[in-house]
Amino acid sequence: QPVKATSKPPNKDPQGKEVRMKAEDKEAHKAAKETPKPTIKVRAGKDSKKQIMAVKKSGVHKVLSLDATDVPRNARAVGQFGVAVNVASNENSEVRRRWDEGHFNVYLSDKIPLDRAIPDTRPEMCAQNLVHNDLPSTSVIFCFVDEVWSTLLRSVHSVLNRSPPHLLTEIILVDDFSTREYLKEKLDKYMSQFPKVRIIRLKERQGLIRARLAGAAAAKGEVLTFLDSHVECNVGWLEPLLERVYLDRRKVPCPVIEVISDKDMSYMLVDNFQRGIFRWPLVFGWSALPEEYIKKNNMTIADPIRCPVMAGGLFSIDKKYFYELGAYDPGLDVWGGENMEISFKIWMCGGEIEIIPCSRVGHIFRGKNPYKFPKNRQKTVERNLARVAEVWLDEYKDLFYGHGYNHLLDKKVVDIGNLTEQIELRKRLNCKSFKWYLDNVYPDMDAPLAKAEGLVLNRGLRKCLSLQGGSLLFDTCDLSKQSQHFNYTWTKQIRHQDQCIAAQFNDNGSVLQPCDDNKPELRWFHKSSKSALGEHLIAEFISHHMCLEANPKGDTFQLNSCETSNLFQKWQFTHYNTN
Ligand code: LR7
Ligand code: MN
Repeated sequence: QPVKATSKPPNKDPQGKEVRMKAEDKEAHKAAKETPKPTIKVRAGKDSKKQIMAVKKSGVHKVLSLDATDVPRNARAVGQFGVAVNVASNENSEVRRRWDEGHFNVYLSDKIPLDRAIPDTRPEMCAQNLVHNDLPSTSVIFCFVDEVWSTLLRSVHSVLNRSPPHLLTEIILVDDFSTREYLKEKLDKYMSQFPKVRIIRLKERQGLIRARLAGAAAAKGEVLTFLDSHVECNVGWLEPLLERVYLDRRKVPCPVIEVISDKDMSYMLVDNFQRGIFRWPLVFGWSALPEEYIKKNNMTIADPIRCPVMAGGLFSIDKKYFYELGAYDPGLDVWGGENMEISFKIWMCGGEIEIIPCSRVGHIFRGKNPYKFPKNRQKTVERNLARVAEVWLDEYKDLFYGHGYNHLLDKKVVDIGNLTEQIELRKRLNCKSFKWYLDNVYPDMDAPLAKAEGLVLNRGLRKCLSLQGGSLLFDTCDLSKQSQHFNYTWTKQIRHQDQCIAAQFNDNGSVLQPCDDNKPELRWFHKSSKSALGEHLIAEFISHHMCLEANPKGDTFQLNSCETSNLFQKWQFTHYNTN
């Protein structure tokens, strides 16, 4: 059900936007390189006075819009300036034939220059932004498996052409055990033209998470910058990212991710004020900042945007900080979930994730992953997510399981691996709770801890469940009595503190058992709706046809075959959470 391909941010076509060319940047670039290192360097944290000091002490310059493709070699080439290309109809069969090589228009990509120009989509005011002369330099890490030749090279060229050389330590290509021939000697030979490019080849398929770890381990730069292998970095993309890390090493900046069309390869700009969020069960998505928030904070379209979670593929992080955070959980396989893991970890353990509107990178969004998953894709992703939920979500992990992943609770069926090290790490770093994260980082997220709550009315008896002296009885409904308060949890338990109603009655007739997520006999199907079986409590474990029923005398319970109209089988909670 929930595991989908990554979602595109809302986007529009920038056609007609003029491509800016900046001659003055060459001068500025010289200045940035030549300005001597400051004697006092103030690495400011949250204190804005200190930040201003830092600006004064170390010297600043306008962002270099260095772009070796400003005046493209071939202005008439296909796809030049990021315009949409419509392939002639007699070529459509070729387009279709080659589509699956990358799950985008590979045929067209191969025709577009590897160093094409794209529209400079930054907000106007970015041109005035200042960055420090002594920014840290970065290793750019691309992990890939069987990436299409032209997109891989276009990604590399966009970094080489649009990054100030003194800020680019190296480009590391991590080949995650690709099978395609052209990615071997041919790639080595091509990249040997560029002294800054290094290739690391993994001896077996590791998945993107462990591939990134391999890239990070080899990196020599002070900052790590991760990118997907089918991107185009836009003009001036790097400095605004490094500036954030410079101001505070616990800031983790992401560029705005723009859309390169998988069909016509056009470069499309995205809506302003978009931030990365998640919905249950940990599904990544985009959402505009709330209007009141923008007003209250007096935000312009060029200001950094605090992000509850990052998309995952494109960000810079101080290398030492990355390791202090324990990098990624190396138990995550192939693809998926690592963006949630690193996002929760960063926020809960003292850092911040931001989208920087003055830094923009295009990415080809594909409908499907073009490579094979060593095991089943769905199972891989859900296992990764369960690891993240178990380590980081505290009591909120029920919301994850309850939105489509209840089957993962059966530990006998799904092995999510050992989590001891991850749990230890969270303790050692003294990280805050998930509740803190929700309250402080993502307050507009709806995260009720139960599906339904309050009194549980039996419609036939017109009385409510009540837990007294260790047994379950009926009583006149009274909201003020704690003994009558129950939760219908996301994991389908009917719960009062640590006691749950079981579909398997004890010898002494007791309906109660200590709650335990692993016990199927504690799970009930319940729906408040006008549908045939609405409001019934159906024992999932025994059979979907057995319902909890109150004895009309109001003293015992039984399990009986479900009957649509039997009011003694109908149970109603005071409050239902729709999320
Ligand atoms: O086994 C693998 N080994 C790899 O090296 C699988 C993938 N990879 C490489 C792959 O070649 C690519 O360069 O890893 C990179 C990311 O894989 P994609 O492009 O198939 O991922 P995606 O763009 O569909 O997915 C997004 O979510 C992923 C979750 O694990 C990663 O975090 C991706 O980096 C991430 N991409 C982005 O954030 C770009 C914007 C997408 C959005 C929203
Ligand atoms: Mn991608």
